[in-house]
Amino acid sequence: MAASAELFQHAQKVIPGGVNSPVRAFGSVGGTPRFVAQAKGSRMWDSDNHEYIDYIGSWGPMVLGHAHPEVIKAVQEAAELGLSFGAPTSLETTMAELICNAVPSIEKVRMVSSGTEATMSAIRLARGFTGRDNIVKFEGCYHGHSDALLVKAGSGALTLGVPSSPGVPAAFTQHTLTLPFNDADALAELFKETGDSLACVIIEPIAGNMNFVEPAEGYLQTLRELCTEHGTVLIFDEVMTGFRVALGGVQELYSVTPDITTLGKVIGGGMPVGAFGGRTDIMDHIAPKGPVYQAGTLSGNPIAMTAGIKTLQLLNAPGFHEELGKKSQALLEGLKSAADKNGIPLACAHAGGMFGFFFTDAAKVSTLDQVMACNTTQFNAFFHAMLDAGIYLAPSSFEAGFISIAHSDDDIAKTISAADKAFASIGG
Ligand code: HOZ
Repeated sequence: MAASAELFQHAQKVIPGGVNSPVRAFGSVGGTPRFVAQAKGSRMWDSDNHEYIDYIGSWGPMVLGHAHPEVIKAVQEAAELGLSFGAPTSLETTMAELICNAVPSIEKVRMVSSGTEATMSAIRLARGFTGRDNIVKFEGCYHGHSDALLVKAGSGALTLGVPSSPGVPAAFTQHTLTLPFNDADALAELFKETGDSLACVIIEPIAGNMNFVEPAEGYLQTLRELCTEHGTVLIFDEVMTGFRVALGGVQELYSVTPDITTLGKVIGGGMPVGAFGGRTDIMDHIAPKGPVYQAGTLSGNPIAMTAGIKTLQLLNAPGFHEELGKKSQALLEGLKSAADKNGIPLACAHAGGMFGFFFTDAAKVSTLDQVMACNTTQFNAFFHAMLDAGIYLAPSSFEAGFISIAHSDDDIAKTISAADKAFASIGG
């Protein structure tokens, strides 16, 4: 038996489903998840020593490629000084300055240990700041697994078909209102009815947990205007897109300024990190400066800060995101022409180092309904043909793809050539 299969079997005896995060179990595509032994640059090796060109990049953080030598060296040196202090360090201020400089809407920032914590805390802050209870989220957007946000959620919740999870008491979600993503009329209608009761709207400004869905033209601007008009806090969840689609995230690309931004993934350089930050007058409501409570023993952990700081310093290099964007563009153009050649309808989208592709006749996918209507049978067959050819894509048609600065022209050419064969094998 192959090592991954054996390891998966063993894991299932002691870990629910054999994994510590559901999408990793290959539930929607079938087959055996690859147990990873090692990764370097654009490549990853499983426990059977199969080599893959990796387009997950730990679901976003590895924007420099895996095990970047400067990040590893910095982490090794930091580890020598101690792993955790539960007391402030200057590293946290350095990290905060790097974030505030790159994302102008963030005037102050609080570090936490995961994206889930970041969004959960941002919601509490928005409620504490406004004195209102109701919040709005969008169908298919995923903001981690806290109770109030696990309603019509994307990512693994969509993959498993439980977008609203059992175990979340109805009372905990009675203040969570949901809207379809990219429907400006529904948005205007809700604000008209109940705008003054809304503490906040939280949105993935590019949705990365129902594949990769960009906002319709003017949608984020409309959202900004409505929130301003009604005194509602606008939260951009840039846990996935932050420092990846552009240095300043989606808000830089679309020139829309949120009140609070949540971050994660890239800012930890591969270590467990999240953050939420925004306007000073809002952020100063957080304890100990203000009354809204939020805390964490491992928040601002020195090793995590070191990995994140080094990563952010390296991606501040001039032209970094332009180069990353060119790589995505070359990859997606190649995939699209290989699909066209083989008579497979495919729609593609990308921004900076993040991308999506859809098995659909539609020229562009903008809504969750369109995502749900895509051909998952073709996706699953394509996924496995690519995996067999050494190309590691997200094991679900509801997830985005990630490319790093370490992906070479040769990696991209190999991926396109494998896709050509995969499209041919799944038939038009
Ligand atoms: N929820 C993540 C994708 N959007 C997957 C996380 C993981 O399995 O590591």
